[in-house]
Amino acid sequence: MTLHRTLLAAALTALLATTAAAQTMKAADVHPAGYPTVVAVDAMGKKLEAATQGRIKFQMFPGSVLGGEKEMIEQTQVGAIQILRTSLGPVGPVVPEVNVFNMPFVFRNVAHMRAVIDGPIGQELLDKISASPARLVGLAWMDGGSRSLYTKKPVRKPEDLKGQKIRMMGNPLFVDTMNAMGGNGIAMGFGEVFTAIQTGVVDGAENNPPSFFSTNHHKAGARFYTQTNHLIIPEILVMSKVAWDKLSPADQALVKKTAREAQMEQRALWDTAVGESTAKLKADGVEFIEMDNKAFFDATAPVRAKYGAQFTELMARIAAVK
Ligand code: GTR
Repeated sequence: MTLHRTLLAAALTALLATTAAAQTMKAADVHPAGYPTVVAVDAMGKKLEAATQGRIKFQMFPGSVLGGEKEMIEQTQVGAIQILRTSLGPVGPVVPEVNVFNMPFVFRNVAHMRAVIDGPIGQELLDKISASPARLVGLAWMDGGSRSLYTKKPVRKPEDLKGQKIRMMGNPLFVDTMNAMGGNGIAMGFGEVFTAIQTGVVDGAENNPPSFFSTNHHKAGARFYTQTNHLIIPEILVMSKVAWDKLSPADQALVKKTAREAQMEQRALWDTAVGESTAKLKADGVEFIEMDNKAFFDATAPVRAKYGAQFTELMARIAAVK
């Protein structure tokens, strides 16, 4: 009897141990299969499965099947999604410290942004996310290139935006940015923008070339792409704190390592995607309006002053990165 009990207890403990160690990770992205972020995170999942002999199972849910970014962030916070690739834009409302990267013209260009996210400031921000009460763990950065304005009517200067409703990501900082640039910023989920442009609910939006092209917003009527380059927002790979806490230290290290590899893999895919989508947009008849964006830089100074007041020192350090 005693022996039975002991055996039973041992079997039960072993069973519980395997159950606790086995994990299925649901990864989510608003972008469709084949998009650089999805390809890189998929590859990360394969590495995790291989390195743990299938103890960690990875399942990718691309194309917003689990909701828009705001909803997916919430699901990640509660542990319903384990790994999320999102723009940093909608993370701002839950972790206000990241808004330093969300400010208009905070980076000089994409190379500057990469130098910052690859260095100590990038790591500090990931750590701030992990230490915040948001229940998210910052794993790695991804590249979201540079965002410019696309509209139905050509825009060359802030005055041309007067009265135009422009879709922005869900973060008051972006609505303020568009208002300062001369238009009317309207916060809206990524998935609603096509119909909004088509039906005239908005007159345009803003994004990088791969997202502009993959969403077909030019086919909804936005034919002019004004090279404002007003937002260079890094994207981020986060893990749910709920899932993170269930991992052994060794698995946590493995997740961090593969996430960092995904960061570099995505970057290479990204550069190709920018070139290809730019060429395809042009071939589809989108007019790229090249102009001096200084007027937009100057117009957004009050936004940097308002939101940057709490980040003065950090912004000086960002500016000093070569
Ligand atoms: C894309 C970004 C997405 C999403 C989208 C948007 O460039 O990769 O994560 O934020 O923009 O505008 O909502």
